[in-house]
Amino acid sequence: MTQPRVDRDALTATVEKIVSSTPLIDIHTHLYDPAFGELLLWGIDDLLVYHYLVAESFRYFDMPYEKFWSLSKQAQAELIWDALFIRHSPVSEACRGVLATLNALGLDVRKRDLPAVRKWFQGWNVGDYITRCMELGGVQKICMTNSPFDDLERPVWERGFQRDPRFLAALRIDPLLVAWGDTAPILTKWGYGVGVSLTEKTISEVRRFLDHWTERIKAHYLMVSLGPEFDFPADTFAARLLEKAVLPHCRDNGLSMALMFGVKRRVNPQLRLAGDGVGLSKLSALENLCGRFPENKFLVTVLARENQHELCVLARKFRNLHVFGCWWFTNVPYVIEEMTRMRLELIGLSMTPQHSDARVLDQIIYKWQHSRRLIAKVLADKYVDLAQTGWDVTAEEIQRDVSNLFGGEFKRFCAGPCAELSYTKGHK
Ligand code: RAT
Ligand code: ZN
Repeated sequence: MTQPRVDRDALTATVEKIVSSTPLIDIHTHLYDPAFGELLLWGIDDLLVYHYLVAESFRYFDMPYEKFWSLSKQAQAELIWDALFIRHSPVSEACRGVLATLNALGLDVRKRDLPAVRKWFQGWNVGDYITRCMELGGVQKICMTNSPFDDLERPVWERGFQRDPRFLAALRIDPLLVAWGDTAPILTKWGYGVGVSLTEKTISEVRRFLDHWTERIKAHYLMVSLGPEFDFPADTFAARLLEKAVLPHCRDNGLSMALMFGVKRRVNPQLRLAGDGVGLSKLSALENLCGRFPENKFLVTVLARENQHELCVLARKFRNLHVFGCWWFTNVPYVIEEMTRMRLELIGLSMTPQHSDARVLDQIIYKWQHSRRLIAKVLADKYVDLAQTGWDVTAEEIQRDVSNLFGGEFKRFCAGPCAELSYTKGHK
């Protein structure tokens, strides 16, 4: 057979155009509906005090941790700017991200003029700025991370507010699963009849709590991040609560459960939010969950690079597992490219390759700009490989595939009942 002639440049240009212009759903962020006021972070000072940059700055700082934390946000931002942008070239992904964002917003970064940048941001109101950032990032919907255990967030939900339809809720329940001993008394204070031991009454009260909050915030899914030690089955509160309360709740409400594996919390507590690390997860726990709960749907991302291949293999075995995102320490170009390539080669298009994890609104600009470029590069390679077999993809097919990667597959997975569930129901 002769090798078909492939116009690599034309195909790459088509893929790049489609990938850069397809609107997407950002399925996990730490951004808030504007009704939450100051909880929605944006602007240059918040960009600079992002915890990814705090961690990098402390490698150069010699001041005591507490001294840094006692400073105002502006003073912290100035120290970070000086250490990471002025005294050294800002080559790390998080530093480059600040510059890419400013550049996309039309600011001249060559001047290295922090006061001028600050002044520029003062000219914006938050409503217009959200629209601008979403436009530049090509983001259509933003999934929030909503915790009833957050004392600043909870009262806003309790008061009620007019929802901005661009912001979707996701119910975050880490304290419930990973710190049950501390959380049980809180639930008691809120009027749920729970005790520390997991009696039938306690389980049904936990479910009542989950029902209330799922309904109150109109959660699209539930979520938790788990440490590397998490195991299932296991005689731990996390495993037992997941099995007895959380998964039945998700199943009965047709909701997916997002599991984010591999974060080692507080490796260096003095760094506060920047002090968490990574550990290798036991994905046998996930294998057991997917196998034993076929009526549940799991959205999964893992933090350790070394866990990524095993996760893809698991996704080939279990259709109730949806792989998503390049999370946190894996959200750097080198690893994104590797992970995206591996996923496409092992599970094709049935995944969501990226989420932004933005904590500051403006970050959706650079995080998506950078990821889109890498996704386009890997996808173009794949379509060129196909073209070499004689299989030409049309622009419409590419558009369909990209729309699926950018939210279509996520929606299909979240909306659909599990196959096993509909099968059982259909045959009753
Ligand atoms: O990426 C981050 O900002 C981390 O601090 C975490 O919030 C992580 O994404 C998480 O959701 O636990
Ligand atoms: Zn996150």
